[in-house]
Amino acid sequence: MPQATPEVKQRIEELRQLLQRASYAYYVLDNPVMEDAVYDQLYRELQELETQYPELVTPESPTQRVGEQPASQFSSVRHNIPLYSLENAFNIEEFAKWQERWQRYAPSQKEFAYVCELKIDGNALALTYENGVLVRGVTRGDGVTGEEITQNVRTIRSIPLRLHVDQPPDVVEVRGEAFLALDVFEQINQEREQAGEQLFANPRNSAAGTLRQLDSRVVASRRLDFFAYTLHLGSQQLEVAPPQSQWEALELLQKLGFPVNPHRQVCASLQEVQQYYESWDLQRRSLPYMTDGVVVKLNSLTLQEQLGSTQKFPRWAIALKYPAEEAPTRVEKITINVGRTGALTPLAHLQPVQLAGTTVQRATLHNSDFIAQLDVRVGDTVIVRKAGEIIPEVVRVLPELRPYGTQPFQMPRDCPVCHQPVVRPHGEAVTRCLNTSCPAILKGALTHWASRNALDINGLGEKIVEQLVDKRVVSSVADLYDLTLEQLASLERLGKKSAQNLLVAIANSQNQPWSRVLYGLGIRHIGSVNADILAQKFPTVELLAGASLAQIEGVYGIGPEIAQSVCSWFQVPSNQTLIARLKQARVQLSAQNLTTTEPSSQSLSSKTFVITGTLPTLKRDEAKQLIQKAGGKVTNTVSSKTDYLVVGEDAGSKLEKAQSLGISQLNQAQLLKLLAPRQGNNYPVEKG
Ligand code: 1X8
Repeated sequence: MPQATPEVKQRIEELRQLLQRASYAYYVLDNPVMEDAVYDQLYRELQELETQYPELVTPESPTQRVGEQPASQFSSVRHNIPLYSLENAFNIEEFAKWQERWQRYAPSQKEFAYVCELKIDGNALALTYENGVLVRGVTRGDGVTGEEITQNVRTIRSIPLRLHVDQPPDVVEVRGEAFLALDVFEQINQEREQAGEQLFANPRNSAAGTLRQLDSRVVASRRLDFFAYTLHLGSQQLEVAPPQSQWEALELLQKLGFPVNPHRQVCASLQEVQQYYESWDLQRRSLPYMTDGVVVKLNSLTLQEQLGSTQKFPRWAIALKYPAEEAPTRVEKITINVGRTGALTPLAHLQPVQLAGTTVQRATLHNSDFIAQLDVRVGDTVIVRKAGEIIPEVVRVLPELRPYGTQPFQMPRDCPVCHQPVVRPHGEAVTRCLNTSCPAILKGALTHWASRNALDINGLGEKIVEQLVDKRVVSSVADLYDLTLEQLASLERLGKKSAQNLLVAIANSQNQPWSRVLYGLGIRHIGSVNADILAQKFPTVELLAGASLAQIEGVYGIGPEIAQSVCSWFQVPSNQTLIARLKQARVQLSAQNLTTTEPSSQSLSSKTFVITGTLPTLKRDEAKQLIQKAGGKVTNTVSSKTDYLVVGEDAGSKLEKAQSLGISQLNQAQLLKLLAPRQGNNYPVEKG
C-alpha cells in the first residue's frame, strides 16, 4: 500500500472542504455555488484517493454518507437528556392559560419574550457531535430511549457530518426535525404505486418509515431533510460566546452548519404570538413541507432553566397546533341510526382520533350509495375529515391496509329499531323506515319538538326523551302535555327539582308562536325559515291544512317539493290526530296577532293566592302577574281566606301558618298547570 504524501493528505482535506461547502450551499442555503458536474468530478477524485489510501478515510468524509452494509437491526440508546414532547394548545385561549401557568412559576418575570418557530411535522432526531464530528443519530423513541440510526442520519445531505468551526467543543447535542418535502413525498408515493407497494399516508409516516430503513442506500435515495432547533452545549467553552437565548442558539446552530427554519420570530406579547400563529395558519399551505402548528418558547435560557420541566413536558415551551382536519383511523363497527324522518343513516364507529382539536369517534357514512362508492368495511383503515363545524366524515379508505376476510357492508332490510321492513324508493339514496310509531322516529320527533328553534323545552334532552319513549310514557308529541310530576320524577337522572322545572318548561312551550310549532312538527323540508314564511301566509293550522298544493306553491319562497311535502303531511290521518290533540293541549296553532282580546275565563276570579319562598324560574312579580292575568288575587298574608299558598325554596313562617290552617299548597309547576289553560287566551279564530 503506498504511503500517503503530505501533498495527498492536503489534497484530500481540500477536496473534503470544497465538497462540504458545496453541499452546505446546495442543501442548507439553497444557493448552489458549484455546478453539478464540477461537484461530481471533485467527488470522484476524492473517492479515488480514498480507495488508494483507505487509512485516510474518515467517517465525516463526504464520501461516507451512504454505508455499504445494511444494518441487521437498530440498537436502543438512552438519551442523555430526555427528548420531551411538547404540551399542546389548540387555540390561543389554551395558550393564554399556559402563559398564566408559567408566570405563576416565575412570578418575578415581568419582562419576557417568546421565540415563535414553525412546528415541522416530521420526526425528531438527536444528533451527537464529538470533537466536531457526527458520531450518533438517535430517534426520539419514547423520549427516554430511541433507536440509533446514525447510518441513515448521515445520508441526510443538509445535516453536517462535521461542525463548521475550527475548535469544536468536546460534545455537542443538536436536536431537530427530519422530514420529507411534499414533492419528494408525492414522488415516493408515485413510485410505490407503480411498484404495487403500500402508499404512505402522509409525509411524516413516510419520513419515519424511511429513517427506519435498514439499508442506508434506500434512505439516501429518499432525500430526507432536516431543521435544527435545539442546541445542548453543556458548560463547555466555545470559540464564540455561548448563547443566552433561544434566538442566539438558533443563530449559533446556523453558524455551526445546520439548516434552521427561517420563519422564526421574537414575540413580546400574546397578541404577537396570536398574529404569528394565525398568519402561518394561512400561509402554511404554500410551504414546501408540512407544519402542524407553531412552537412557542421562552427566549431567555436562564428563564427556561428556572422553569424546568414536569414529568412530561418542559414548562417553558408549548406547541400551538393547527386544527388537524384529516387523520387516519380504523372502523371498529358500523351501526345504523334512524332519524326523525325515518332515514337510516349508517354511522362508522372509529378508533378515537384527534381532529380539529376534538376527539372523533364517529363519522357519518351518509347512505348506502356513499358506502358502496367508498367500499367502507368494518376493519378498514380510513381517512376521516372534520373541517370547520361539519360532522366528521369518512373521506376515503386505505385499501392496502384492509385485513383479510372483510365483507362489503350491506344496508339492513329491516329497521334496526322497530324491525319493520325498510324501503328505498327508486332513484333515492336514502333508505327509510316508514313505521310512524317506530320508537326511533318518535324519539327524533320529540327531540326536534323540544329543540331550541322549535318549542324550546329546556331540560327535555335526548336522555330524557329516550326514557319517556322506552318506558312507553310518551308515544306522541302531544303526550308531553299530559305528563305529571310523578311520571317525570320517576325517570333516571331527573331529580324532583329538575322534574318540576321540566314540567314548567313544557307548560311554557304552550306559549310558543305558531311558526315554531309548525317547525316543530318536523315536516320534511320545513326548516325554521320556511316555517316562518308559511306561518305568516297561513296564520292558522286550519288554513294551512286546507290549502291546496297550488296555494302553498304560490307562496313566495316555497318550491313545489316543499309544497308537496306539506300537503302530504296533512293528509296522513295520524298527523291529523296529532293536530287535534295539540289543539286540546293548548299549543299555539295560530298566529298570536289573531287573538281576541276577550277577557280570559275568570274561574280564578274568586281565588286568593299567597306566594312564599323563591320559585325555580319565575320571579315573585311574574308569578303575581300571571295569577292576576288569570283573574286571581294575590295577597301578602296567609289567612283563612287564602285559597292557595304558592311555595318556593326557603319558605318560612307563611308555610307553617298555611299548614296549620290546612290551605292547599302549589309549587311553581302546579301553579302553571292551574293557570295554563287560561293563559294565552288566543285560540284559533275559525274563519268561515
Ligand atoms: C418538536 C418540534 C420543535 C420545533 C419544530 N418542529 C417540531 N416538530 C421547533 O422548536 N422549532 S420542538 C419539538 C419538541 O420539543 N418536541
